[in-house]
Formats: sequence, structure tokens, C-alpha cells
Amino acid sequence: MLVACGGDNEEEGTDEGNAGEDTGSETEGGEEAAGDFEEQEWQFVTEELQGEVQYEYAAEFANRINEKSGGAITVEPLEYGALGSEVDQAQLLQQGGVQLAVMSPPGFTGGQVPDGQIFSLHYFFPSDPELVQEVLTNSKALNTDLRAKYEEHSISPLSYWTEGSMAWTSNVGIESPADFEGLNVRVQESPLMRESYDAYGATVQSLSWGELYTALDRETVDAQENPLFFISSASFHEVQDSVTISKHNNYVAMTTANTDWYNGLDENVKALVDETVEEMQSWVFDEQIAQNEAGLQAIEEDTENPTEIIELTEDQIAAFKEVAEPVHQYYRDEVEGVDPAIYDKLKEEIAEVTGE
Ligand code: 6CS
Repeated sequence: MLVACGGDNEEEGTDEGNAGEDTGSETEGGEEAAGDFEEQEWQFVTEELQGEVQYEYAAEFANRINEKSGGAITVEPLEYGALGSEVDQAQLLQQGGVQLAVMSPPGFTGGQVPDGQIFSLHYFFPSDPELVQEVLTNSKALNTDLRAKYEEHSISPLSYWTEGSMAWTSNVGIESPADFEGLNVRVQESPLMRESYDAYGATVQSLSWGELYTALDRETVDAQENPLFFISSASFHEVQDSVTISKHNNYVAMTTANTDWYNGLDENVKALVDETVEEMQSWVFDEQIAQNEAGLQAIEEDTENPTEIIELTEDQIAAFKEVAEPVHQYYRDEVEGVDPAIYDKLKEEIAEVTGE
């Protein structure tokens, strides 16, 4: 069934294939892009709960698509757990069981696309989330070359974005690499994350985040990394004594579509998706800032669960960098399946943005 008139592939009249490009932010109200959309329902799965950045992204995306398509396209945002673990969700997208997903590339796809693990290197991307977002938005290494690698596995990354700088939580108050010695650190399902923490002398354990609070509480896991908003909303600070503002990495998420589904979209629908994904880059950047600021404040104000906040000095960061940087070269040269050309190109793009 079509909403309004006209066919999706009409050659005359308005060039529907350009609808997205031409309208830009003018389509906030959906006026220009509306019409000519077949009724359809999509599912958009995320790795987080309602109120958290990924879910709110999917909800905002859903509203925009619905409005712009004149109500023809409905997108259902799904929170973590609705369709299984993060790994299950990634598989579901690959099989076309859902159309859209927010995924954490290093953690849950690194086994299939080794290059996606580049996002888990410590002190590789700039520490300033604004610069990270600039790289993620404009990088050809990521948006063209890495995208092609994912597409071999039926995942089309439509964008990459930061959820903010990650911090470490622990009971020991991490201030130097030596503080990691003997700690069991929770990581996502990424072989490279093991290398990063091995370098500091820690052991690692892979867990879905849904099991992490209990593991920290029972001390089967001693430490973990996440952005501040997530540490607060998942209440990890309740079962950890300290948060270290380490600036070791930003949490990168990607907006993905099932490749066959995306490639099969009518041109006007694809343009709508693309333009909305593009608009969402600045929306989600502001959202993560607000959520991370509120998260830090909530941790600081939680007097029932006092948490020491440690902000690493430049000298302390330098000590971590010294240990972390050899892992960059290891990733480039030794990790099976990694394309060193993507690493080199991204490194150059980062240097252009930071001016270093
Ligand atoms: O630590 C994790 O696994 C979770 N952290 C965030 C910020 N989002 C989802 C992810 O699964």
C-alpha cells in the first residue's frame, strides 16, 4: 500500500532519489520528504535500556522517520534484552531478523570483522569526544573501507558515533598501570581487549553487561570500563569504590542496517534513512554529553554509595600510554585478518583532526 500518490521509481517530477540530499535539515517537520512512501514497519534493536543513549537514539530516529514519511514508516526501538544478548542481536541483524541495530563494533563483532577492534585500542583516538566525533563522522577509512569489510558479513554501518569517554571502575583506585596487576577486568567479546589489559598486567573476562553488576558485587570481576552515564545508570558505582577518569578511549557505537535490506530499499526510502542518520550525528553528540554530565553528577551525589573520583594527571596518562601504545602496533601487524591500510589511513585522518 502506498501513502499519498506516485511510484517509488518514477523518473519524472520530483527526483525522489535526491529528496534526502536536497532537503537536509529542512525536513525536520517531514514536509518535503513526505509522500510516496509505502507503509512498512522496521525494528531497531539497541544494546541499552530505555533512557540510555543508544535507546534514545533509536527512539529519536524512529520519530524522525515516522514524521518525514508522513506516518507511513513505523520504526520500533527495542531495548537490550528484548531479543537476547548483544551477540544475539548482532546475529539477528545479519540474518535480517531485524532491519536496524546499534552495535558496539569492537565488543560484539570483533570476532567476525577483526578491523572493528580498532575501536578498543587505548589512547589511539583523541581523548576529546568532540574530536572523536569529527573523526567518526568524516573518516573514509571507517565510512568506506571498514564499512565494506562489515558488508561482507551483511552488516552495513551507516554511521559511527561516540557515547563518550570511558572511565575505569574498581575497588583499588586505578592510578597507574601497576594498579591493574592481579585485577580481573570485565571486557566485551573482543580478543584485542584482552591484549590491552594484559599489557597492564590484568586478566580479563568476557561478560554481557547484564551480568556485570552481580559479578562486580560478588567480586568475581574486579574492574570494568564504560562511559559515565552507563556506570551510573547500570549502578556499577554501587558495587565499586572508585571511578578513574582515564581518557583511555571513547565508547564507539555504530548505526547498522542489514545489508540486503538496505540495498533493496527504494531510493527515496534509502535517502530518508541516510539523511536521518546524518542528522543524528549532532543530536547524539549532544545527548551523550548531557547523559555523561548527569551520570557523573549522580555518582557524586549518591551519598549512600560513596565513590572516589580519580582524575588522572597528564603524567599518569603518559605512563598508561607508554604501555598501551605497543598494542597499537601489535594490532596493526599481528592480529589476523586486520587490514593495516585501514589502520594507517585512520591514523592519518586522526592526525589531521588533532593537528599532531
Ligand atoms: O558495557 C557494555 O557492554 C555496554 N556499554 C554500553 C555503554 N552500551 C551497551 C554495551 O553493551
